[in-house]
Amino acid sequence: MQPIPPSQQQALVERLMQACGGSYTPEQRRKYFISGPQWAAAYQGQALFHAPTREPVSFEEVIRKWAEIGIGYWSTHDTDVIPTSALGTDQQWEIVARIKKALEDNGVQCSMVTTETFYHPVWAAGPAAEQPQVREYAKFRLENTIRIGHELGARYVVYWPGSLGYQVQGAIDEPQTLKWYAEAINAACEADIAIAQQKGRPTLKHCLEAKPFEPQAEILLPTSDAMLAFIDSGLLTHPEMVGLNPEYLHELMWGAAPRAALARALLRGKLWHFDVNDGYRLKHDVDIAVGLVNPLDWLNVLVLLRTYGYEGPFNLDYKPPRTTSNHGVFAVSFPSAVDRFITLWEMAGEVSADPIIQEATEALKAGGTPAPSLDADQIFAMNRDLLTLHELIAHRIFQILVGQHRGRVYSI
Ligand code: 3MF
Ligand code: MG
Ligand code: MG
Repeated sequence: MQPIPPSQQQALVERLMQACGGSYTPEQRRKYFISGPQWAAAYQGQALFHAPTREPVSFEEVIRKWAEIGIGYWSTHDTDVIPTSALGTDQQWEIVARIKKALEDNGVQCSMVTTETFYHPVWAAGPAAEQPQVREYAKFRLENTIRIGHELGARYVVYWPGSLGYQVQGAIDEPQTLKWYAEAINAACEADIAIAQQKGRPTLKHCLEAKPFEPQAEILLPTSDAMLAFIDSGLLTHPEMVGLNPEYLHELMWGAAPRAALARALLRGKLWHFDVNDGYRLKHDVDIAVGLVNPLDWLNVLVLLRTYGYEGPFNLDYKPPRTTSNHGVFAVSFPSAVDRFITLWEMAGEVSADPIIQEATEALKAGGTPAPSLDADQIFAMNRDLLTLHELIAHRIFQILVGQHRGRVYSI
């Protein structure tokens, strides 16, 4: 192949995207509760060892592109668009008015707002640091985010307390720090109740997001399970207002089975919001787009969520790789992530409706011929061959994943 000059590269990318077999239409995509974060689209590829590879992107452009692609909802940190120094000022409300207009002009809704409590130097010792002034400032930030959320029409507020932890042991008092963190969440709930009443809106759903490592060496609430225990610890004055925003990769990072972690949140009635992405066990928070690493696991996660009636948002919290250009972020990265998600969601429906899987599942629950109730050997013998169905079900799910149930055949 001849070298391809830069002026022809975007056209090549577009042509090969088409050759991938087309895509869902924006109307079809909008039927799903998929939200696109401002920070994901605007991520420039920077990190500790990485210089940025992309140009900055404005919120107007992100919202316009969401509308074009068919992503119906937009989510944001308080500081993604508003400078930290403008928070709580008239300038903030001017920017919020511009955001509102961009959303309205493009028919996109704001689903979720979240507070940045991990990036600015003020959070060096975390949002629940020993210094009372830092904690008061954290309360202001949470309350201010809630005001912005109500103004933009959001229904969810998310807290990822990234720096709630420590680098060196013994420096902080863990129980006290958790109590202080609870005070911030309590203040946020109280503020929400007052603001919602003023505005005649329902209160927001307050969702905690856990991550097991990064940016601190040790994290006080590293997993969704830890956060469930925190919600039920007695420290919260409004535990009924607080639930979870698990992130797929954050659970995988500590070695969990994401599906089991989600199941525990579902059982507790706290699975309210879900950050969807992909990555690898026991590695960094690489935030790869959904389905590019673990499509089989993702299919199974979505079977669980469909089965148990999850109705919250699917928030595309991933980072387009540094190798993707500004053009690629909107031409490839986001549309392809949305389409893989929808495909997996529809396939999850096919798994649930599959007659082979249904019959196998019913047979497993029916069990074998009854045996004397205290005779372990007999009970096992009566069920022996039924248990093979576990592996058969897994094989059938693989077939659905690769389309074998819809025409892909055994031929070479
Ligand atoms: C970090 C994250 C965060 C949270 C966000 C929303 C930057 O790993 O996942 O994204 O999702 O702060 O609360
Ligand atoms: Mg996240
Ligand atoms: Mg992540």
